[in-house]
Amino acid sequence: MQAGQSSRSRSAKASSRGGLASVARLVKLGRCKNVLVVAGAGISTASGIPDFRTPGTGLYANLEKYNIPYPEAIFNIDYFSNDPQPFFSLAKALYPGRHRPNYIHYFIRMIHHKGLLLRMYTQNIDGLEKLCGIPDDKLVEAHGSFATASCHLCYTPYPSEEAKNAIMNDDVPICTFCAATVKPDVVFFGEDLPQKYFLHTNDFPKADLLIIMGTSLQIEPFASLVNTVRAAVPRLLLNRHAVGPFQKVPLRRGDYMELGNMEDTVRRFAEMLGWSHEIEDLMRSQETGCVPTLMSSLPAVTAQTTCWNTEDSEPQCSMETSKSRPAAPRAASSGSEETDSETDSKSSASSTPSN
Ligand code: CNA
Repeated sequence: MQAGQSSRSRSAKASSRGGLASVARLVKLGRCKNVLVVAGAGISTASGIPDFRTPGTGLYANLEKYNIPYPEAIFNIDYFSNDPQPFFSLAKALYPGRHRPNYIHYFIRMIHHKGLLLRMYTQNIDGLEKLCGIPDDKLVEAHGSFATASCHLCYTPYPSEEAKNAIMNDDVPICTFCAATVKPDVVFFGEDLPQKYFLHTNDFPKADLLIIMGTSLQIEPFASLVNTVRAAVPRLLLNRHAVGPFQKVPLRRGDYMELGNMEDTVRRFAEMLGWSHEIEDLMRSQETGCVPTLMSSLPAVTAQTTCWNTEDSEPQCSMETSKSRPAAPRAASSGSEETDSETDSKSSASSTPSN
């Protein structure tokens, strides 16, 4: 067992070593012109925002003060319906405005600047991708954001600034149409994913490089996206530890991973690509110049996909499908929103949730 473990870690190290350089070489050779980035909370920990699952510092390890029966309840739409206070308390800390994009966000922006970014798919709800200047048409916020708000029952849009003010003042924003509780359009477990998420059906077959950053790949259907690029397409995982298909030893041919602190890794990657100075300049100009506002109104979303947690076995899928949004109010608005559900499942009506 001991021997097995050490050979496993040797394999992981070996596959990790040289992974960055191999991918940097492909980029420099001009072989990667349609790069997809799939990201999670780990790209924002360097901005001071805790992720979900890191032991000790992750949100799930620090929820005692919210007095909830289990960690994921805080993002469970049924739980919210009965008691919105735990989520609103957390939302006060998560609302955009207190955090700045970090080097990793600007690295992704640089991929776009070089004309190589096909799309970034993020699970994050912190709005830092937009804040660092990644344009809306290059970004899919698969689990929604705080930029818009709506009724959690009838989906009637609600002014996002008013929702924020209410939540910040410990008030409950109330729907003007049905009097149910309003929430920011962050996708909860049991809610649908935004329409924009479905861009993946065109994007992933087109990709020539997939970079996966800072996610535990635990929430479906998002996690399975990484399996939908063509078999020959290189996939690079940047994370603290191996996740999803990268846990399999040996790795698939064309899979690379670089494990460790991501900001350090990304700085090394940028160095290999010869992008370091440009990124520093970009950061300086963006942070001192005019920054796009986070609370600009994003179009509301029509959701057809629900999310679920791969750690949970089955219950989420049915939970999700039972909660489709009423068509009328959502259809009236355009845009993209997303939520997380406790089951960690966000599903699409057209796609079968995998478990
Ligand atoms: P997660 O399950 O917490 O996984 C994060 C991953 O990132 C883990 O594998 C960590 O080991 C890794 N990681 C964290 N910090 C670093 C670091 N500095 N260097 C290298 N690796 C690191 O979070 P996921 O994103 O996978 O889960 C999806 C959820 C999290 C989404 O629905 C989000 O809405 C939700 N979330 C978002 C934010 C945010 O917007 N910043 C924060 C917390 C949770």
